[in-house]
Amino acid sequence: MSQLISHVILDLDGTLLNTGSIVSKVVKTFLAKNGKTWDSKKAHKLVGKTPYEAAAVVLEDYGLPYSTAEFLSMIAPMLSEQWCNIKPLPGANRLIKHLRSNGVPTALASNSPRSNIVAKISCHQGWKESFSAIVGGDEVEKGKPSPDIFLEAAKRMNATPSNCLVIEDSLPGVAAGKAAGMHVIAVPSVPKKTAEFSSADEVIDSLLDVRPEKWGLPPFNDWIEDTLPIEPWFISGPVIKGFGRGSKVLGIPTANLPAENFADVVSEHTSGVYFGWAGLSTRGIYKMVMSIGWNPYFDNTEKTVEPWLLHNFDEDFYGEELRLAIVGYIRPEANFPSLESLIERIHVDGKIAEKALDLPIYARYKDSQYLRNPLQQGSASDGS
Ligand code: ADP
Ligand code: RBF
Ligand code: MG
Repeated sequence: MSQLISHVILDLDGTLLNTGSIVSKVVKTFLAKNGKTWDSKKAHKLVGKTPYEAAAVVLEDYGLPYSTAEFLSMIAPMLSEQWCNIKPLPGANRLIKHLRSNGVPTALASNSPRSNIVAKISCHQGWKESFSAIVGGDEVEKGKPSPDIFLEAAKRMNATPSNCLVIEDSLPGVAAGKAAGMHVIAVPSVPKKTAEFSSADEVIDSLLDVRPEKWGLPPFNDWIEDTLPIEPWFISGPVIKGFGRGSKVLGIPTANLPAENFADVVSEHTSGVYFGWAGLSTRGIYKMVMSIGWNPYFDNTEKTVEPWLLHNFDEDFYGEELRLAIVGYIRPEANFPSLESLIERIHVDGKIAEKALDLPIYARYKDSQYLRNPLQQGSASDGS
């Protein structure tokens, strides 16, 4: 397979951009105006759907008296007002810059109309210039899952479809890429749905896990001692009771935070193992390694944040304010054949974090104001 790939074709919504969270916000506002209450547990039903399909789901779920076309035309201006508030997904900027700086011709192929695509990417520095072709749903006869969009993108780049690598978050997108005779990496927006993506050549949790060298493309060279620096993010809250499993089952206590306080920030960050600094108001600042996600070994249904402070405490500290600065990434969440192998791996993660946090690129965040006093700044702000 390696050496085959000469061109990359990226999907936009859900793959590079966290469009879903803005769509949710807009739908929530619209529902409120119509006397209905948005149910965040239903948000996942909109992921990977075309705007038309998603609209139909909302109308049906909330019993709204509009036609799909009416609803879409009412919501369109609310959405376009928000284009520049859509955040890049983890690893999107990094991937785009990498492909560009290594001269890998890259196209954007989305079911959205071309004008929407251009409006959305214009909000992000360096994006527009990074694509040698942009194909919108209005430029071909049929959108995904038909292969047309991808074939058109290949044509505009003078690429042979079998030499193209597609990166997609949705099932229709994966189907389209395969129908076009291309290689496809799936980055599902919907958690725990990897089985459905079995037609993809590879399924990954986030763009941070793309390994270009697997496809004969130039590798990333930003890994440092088994860690990947990320744009730091910050969360805090009182330590609450978790599943009561950390110490008992694994011998590894994890101080859980109330995830509902920062559902937005957590949903922005893909599941995986991260590390950084942890501040406890009355005790000090400690190194920390944590998992975010559904903990496949335990098959949890809620996404949780599980920080293990790399320090031995004589007592527990439930109820105390815990502040976290998350500065680097180690690996995707994994399932393990045995409890022993999970425990062993978590200890490896701990050693990696312990060592990496002494590197200046990570060590400097130990002095973040946020770790000492988060109340002076928003929970997702830059705490440096
Ligand atoms: P729970 O499921 O309630 O989170 P755990 O077995 O995971 O229970 O234990 C976590 C608790 O242990 C934390 O809330 C904290 O009070 C305490 N604790 C003691 N040492 C540590 C540590 N090094 N890292 C995280 N939590 C610790
Ligand atoms: N659980 C998993 O199922 N898969 C993992 O890959 C995984 N990695 C972890 C890495 C670290 C650093 C920590 C602290 C925990 C990890 N866990 C993982 C979660 C662990 O199972 C969690 O602490 C328990 O669910 C206890 O609540
Ligand atoms: Mg815990």
